Amino acid sequence: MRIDVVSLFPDFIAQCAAFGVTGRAVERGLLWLHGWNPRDYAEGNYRKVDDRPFGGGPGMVMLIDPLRNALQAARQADPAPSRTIYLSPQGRPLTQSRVRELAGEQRLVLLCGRYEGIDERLVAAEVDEEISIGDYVLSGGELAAAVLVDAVTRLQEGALNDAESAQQDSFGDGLLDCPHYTRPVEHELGAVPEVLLSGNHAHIAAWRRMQSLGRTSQRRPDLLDEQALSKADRKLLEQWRVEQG
Ligand code: 4HQ
Repeated sequence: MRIDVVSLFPDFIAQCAAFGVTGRAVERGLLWLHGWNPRDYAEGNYRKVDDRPFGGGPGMVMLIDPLRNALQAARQADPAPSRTIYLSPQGRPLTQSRVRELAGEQRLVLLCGRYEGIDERLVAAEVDEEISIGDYVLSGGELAAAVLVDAVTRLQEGALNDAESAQQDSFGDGLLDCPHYTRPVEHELGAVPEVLLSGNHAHIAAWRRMQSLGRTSQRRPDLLDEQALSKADRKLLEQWRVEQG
């Protein structure tokens, strides 16, 4: 997958992707990241990329033309069609199901804003989709772009080792992950749940499912439609509630 990032700090995203799973994906040729700096496409001695907002108020707004020229250069660098995504709190919240869809694209172009954001006319003319990574304010779109790059990269075929399998992650089935334990079995902080040592894979799977259901209902009821659960899942959730007391 090829991802072009238009940003005043293109190195920042490259650095974010330089380690671990994403770093390995770059080495394996599964991810091709390229940064485009709108300042390189700005005119004049000062290479101005922003200006004061019409209507007054604090902060600056990114100019249309440097961004538009950088976008054009990014798109022309590869003939494959590209979706242009602007990272902003006004976008649709990013979900794992949208991540899965985007991971299937051949290429993405990510647009990162600084300051108060970018001129709305550029958003209207050039952006296919606006995405938010959450209801809080960052000082620029770069961290949000890095989040999206990470989430789609780990879903590329061959990006994860067997031990890092994406199959059992949180949200794989719309639920939160179950708790995990490793050695030692007995510790000052407590013991590992018996069932995990039983070797009974059906029991273990049922226990994990029960934990996922219970934690989701407790911590993120917004993710759980209890009416839509299977009979088996409803029983597991009931059992989890009983065990919680
Ligand atoms: N920003 N999800 C403001 C974000 C953000 C978010 C990026 C700050 C855009 C102009 N982006 N700039 N939350 O807070 O994506």
